[in-house]
Amino acid sequence: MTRYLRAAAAQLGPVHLADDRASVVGRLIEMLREAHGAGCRLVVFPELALTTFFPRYWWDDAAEADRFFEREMPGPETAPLFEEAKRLGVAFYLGYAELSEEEGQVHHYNSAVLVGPGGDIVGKYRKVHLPGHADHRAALEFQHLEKRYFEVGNLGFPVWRLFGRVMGMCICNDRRWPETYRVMSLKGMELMMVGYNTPDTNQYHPEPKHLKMFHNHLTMQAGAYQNGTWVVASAKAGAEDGFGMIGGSCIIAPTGERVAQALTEEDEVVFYDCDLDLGDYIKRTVFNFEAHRRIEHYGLITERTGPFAAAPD
Ligand code: ING
Repeated sequence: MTRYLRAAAAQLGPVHLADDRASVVGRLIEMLREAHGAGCRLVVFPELALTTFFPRYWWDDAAEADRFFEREMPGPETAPLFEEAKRLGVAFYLGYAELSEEEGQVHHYNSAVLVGPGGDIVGKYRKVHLPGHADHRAALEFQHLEKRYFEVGNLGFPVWRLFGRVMGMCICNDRRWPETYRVMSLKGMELMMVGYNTPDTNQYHPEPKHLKMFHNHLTMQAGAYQNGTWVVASAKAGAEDGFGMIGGSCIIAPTGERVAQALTEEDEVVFYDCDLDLGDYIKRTVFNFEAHRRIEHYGLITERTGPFAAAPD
């Protein structure tokens, strides 16, 4: 069983509306080669890695957004990435907009696939936590319409075995919710892969810009430590057609420490030799779920979606 896994976060700089998939796939392949050259066996690309972050735009006809979706994975434009990964023997996580037909119904998901070193799809995840809003808000500097263009993921929070270890995936806003880490950790997750596209300003409420990066790292470092898991996180960063997104791609140890971090808002590969046994002592002691969790007191977490005024218990 693998103990040390050299993993990379492959951060993408801006992808503009005018950028075609072939040019983006070329950039992904360049970073895959760079990571392979550094000895990495796993590469994490961002959320919606193939296109610009199109949920920032409103179209009266939502079907206008379909051009940003993949109808097959791999498809003709993404096949070169799968082929190169297979040639190099590198596994990867790729975030993309998935248009799928199930029982004659068309569905739209914000998805990610985990591809093994042999170029085969090991697993798929569909984003559960869709932030933002579904209506057009003309007053906003930019929209955030994931609730308009995507359905809530219907695959739950699966985990998969890769390199003999238990891997989990999530997408962007999922990383802000402790439930994401906990469900997968209850299934034995040892390393979580996450891609994100995070605007560098809060369009809903004025807040200091530095909080975007602070909250980005805070949530993932807490999730890593509270579940004794590694986190490999990759941003799509920089200004896409003028709309800024944070970078800060990083690799986080089960101790909660950031051990590698991107310095730019461009295409940048950061990597680290992850000791997949490091989280064991945390899972055996401070966060020994079996010894310390008291589920008889946690019922509200799955019985109640939001808080409502209730008489004090
Ligand atoms: N983006 C953002 C994210 O969760 C967001 C949306 C930003 C929500 C900041 C709340 C606060 O990083 C996506 N794509 O989920």
